[in-house]
Amino acid sequence: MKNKADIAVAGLAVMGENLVLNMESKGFTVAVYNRTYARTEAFANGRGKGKNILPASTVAELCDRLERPRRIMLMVKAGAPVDELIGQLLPHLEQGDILIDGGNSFFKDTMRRASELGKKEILYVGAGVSGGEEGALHGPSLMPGGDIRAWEPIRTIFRTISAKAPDGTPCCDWIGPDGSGHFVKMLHNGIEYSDMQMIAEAWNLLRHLCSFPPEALADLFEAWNRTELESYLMEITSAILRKKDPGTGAYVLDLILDSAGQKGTGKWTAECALDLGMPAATIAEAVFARCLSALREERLAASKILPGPAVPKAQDEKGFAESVRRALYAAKICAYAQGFQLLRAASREYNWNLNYGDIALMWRGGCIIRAKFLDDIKRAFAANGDLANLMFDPFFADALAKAQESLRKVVASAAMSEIAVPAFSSALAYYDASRSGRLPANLIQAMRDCFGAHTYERVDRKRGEFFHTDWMDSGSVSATSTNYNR
Ligand code: NBP
Repeated sequence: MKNKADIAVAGLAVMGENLVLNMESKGFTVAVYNRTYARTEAFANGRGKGKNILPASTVAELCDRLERPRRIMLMVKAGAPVDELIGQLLPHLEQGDILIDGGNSFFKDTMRRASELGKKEILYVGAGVSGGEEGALHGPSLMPGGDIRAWEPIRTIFRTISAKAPDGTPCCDWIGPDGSGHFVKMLHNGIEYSDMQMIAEAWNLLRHLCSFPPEALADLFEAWNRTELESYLMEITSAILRKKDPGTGAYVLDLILDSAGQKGTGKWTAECALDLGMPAATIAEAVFARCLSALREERLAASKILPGPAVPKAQDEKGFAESVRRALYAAKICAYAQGFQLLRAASREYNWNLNYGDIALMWRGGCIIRAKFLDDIKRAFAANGDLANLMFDPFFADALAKAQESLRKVVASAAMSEIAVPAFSSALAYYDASRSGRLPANLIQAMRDCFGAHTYERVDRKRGEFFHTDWMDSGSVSATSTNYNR
């Protein structure tokens, strides 16, 4: 065994442990540290026994066990623990050493840390890691961003341990400066929220409006997984639909409480969309849908008070199922269009100069939203690197032209059958509003000007000229001195 390690991992909970085993299995020697030493010992004497793993009981010992420049990956709980651990490591680091935060840190925290550590010539990397514990062990999608000088020294380790796309390409590439790696990981999770919500809505429509038995529904999702919808989430959905509880013989799904949890990355994505003024409504709806699901007691009470229509079964069940499949595809395109629109806005806001096609490729393996569909997104951005909206790409425009009618029919059926489809509905609203040459925002501007003298622009004058009207003939002609239109 080498007496100096290639890389260190600090934080040996499920993700850290599995990443260490992944690195070690690919031929790297790994130094390990955990705040609670008992965990380090348990790992070294358990899953890590007999492997090229060097346990350290203190951060000083950890730093001493590394080749120069040091490469240290933090796999601890996001937030204050990351700052605490950095503070403890700093006295033992030298200029040119590399700190990589592989946790789910908020990208603005990463920007702050990158800036502070950059002043000390410590090369800081915020690396999104996706794929959960299985991914960490067998190959995650890795999204590193930060100080570009760190990329060369970590590239081989990262690309070796990462997942590989079906064509063999590592699902890991350099994303961009400061917090961009963590932003991209956050966006991945936001898209994951909308993907999951839309699949759940499709299943809900089919089970309420059709009479397919559970096995037939599982078969249907399995068949859909051989179409444009092919993805990891579709694959696990058909497996979930088939699973029976050994104790009761019931389908496990029917035993699960309909109250969804969340850890916050979807909420962050929606907040970023609001901050940047981007209409990622379907992603936000997916977050709100989880919030509403968690209000279970209120829902149960309301179900006894608020009326809805009787639920008619679909006339042509096979035809309806095909409409739902197409609607799911159309809604998915809209949600991804929103995600990439948000990414583009962030790239511009923070001067990250992101390569959107390469990012799509990084999500083809290892991560939760891995899907065949991402190849089409790569092609769209390869054809036009500055594509304003994925829906404008000829392939996706054509796909939407073919599927939008199904999305309309399915949303209408849902509305007439008391089935809430917030993600489908918001995707359709996004599609229609995005292609509308004249929205009712002129009335909003008029109201704003009427009650707050906020001014408005006119269609018959050049942009940038602002007007005010005395709407109530009050004699007031002055506009507010602050322009709230920009
Ligand atoms: P957790 O997020 O559960 O964090 C537990 C680890 O953080 C333990 O090693 C713990 O040490 C350490 N820690 C804490 Br808590 N406070 C600390 C402090 N002040 N100083 C030093 N260490 C501290 O672990 P995880 O589920 O393995 O996830 C690790 C990171 O990866 C997180 O940011 C997570 O969001 C992210 N992530 C998780 C997944 C997943 O599927 N779980 C997927 C992708 C990314 P202790 O043993 O002494 O308490």
